[in-house]
Amino acid sequence: MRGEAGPASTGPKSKPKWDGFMSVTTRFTLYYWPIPFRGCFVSYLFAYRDHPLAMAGADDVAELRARPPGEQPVPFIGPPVLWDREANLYLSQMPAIVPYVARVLELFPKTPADEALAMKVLMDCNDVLMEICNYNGSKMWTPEAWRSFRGERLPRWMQIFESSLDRGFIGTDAPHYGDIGTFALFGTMTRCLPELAADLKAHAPGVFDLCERIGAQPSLKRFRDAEEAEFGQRYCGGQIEASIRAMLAADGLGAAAERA
Ligand SMILES: N[C@@H](CCC(=O)N[C@@H](CS)C(=O)NCC(=O)O)C(=O)O
Repeated sequence: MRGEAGPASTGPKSKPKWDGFMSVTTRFTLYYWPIPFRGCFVSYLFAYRDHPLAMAGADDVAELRARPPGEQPVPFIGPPVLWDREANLYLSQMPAIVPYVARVLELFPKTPADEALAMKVLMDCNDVLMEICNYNGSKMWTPEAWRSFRGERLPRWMQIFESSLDRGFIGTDAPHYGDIGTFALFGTMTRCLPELAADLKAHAPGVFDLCERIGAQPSLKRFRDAEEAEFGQRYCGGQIEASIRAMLAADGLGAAAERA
């Protein structure tokens, strides 16, 4: 909804997570759970540009999400939701929010073709998120399904990103939201689930290096350090995160047994 009197137009009630970023005049507020998973595609754009972003508290997020669609400031199924006070706009759907923010922060590609390719990369990212969390945790991982995901689908996805890098869709001298998105996907995956770092290195060494480079950018690094200090290696949360970790632990035991 674009309009003055959104039900949440008085702003987040609970204490913002990132006090250092917050002020009463902060233009943008992000509503997301206290996990990086999809929200970091938005917050890392701000962090990369060292631009202020207020983070709503989890209770505000839950309250907004629980409302009937007609009473939500934008009708949505799940966060992230971005509030742009200046434009009087609430926006849901990560792939809609990211290019909107990227225009403001000058992380938007310059030509229509590059714009479309950046969106392609972002949608690839969103597909991988959906696959690793087994369609929003609709079912838990079984060893068979995980073996096929880690052994086939995930390597294929990593190779797709490597090929996108080779073709210049990402990794150019003018980083855009596709680059930050790639980092939000694989930089976060390998930080929170470090067992998968070797997979990325093996199947997408260039993407691994790109993530290292983007992650070393000082303001983004500061933001991530703060995120890690507060939330540790929490990834997508809930039972599905526990299921992923159980599969990784079992893979580790298998590898140890093979080495023995
Ligand atoms: N397609 C949406 C997905 C949003 C989504 O699934 N959000 C998750 C958190 S990452 C959630 O909390 N979903 C709650 C639900 O689906 O009920 C997007 O890309 O933003």
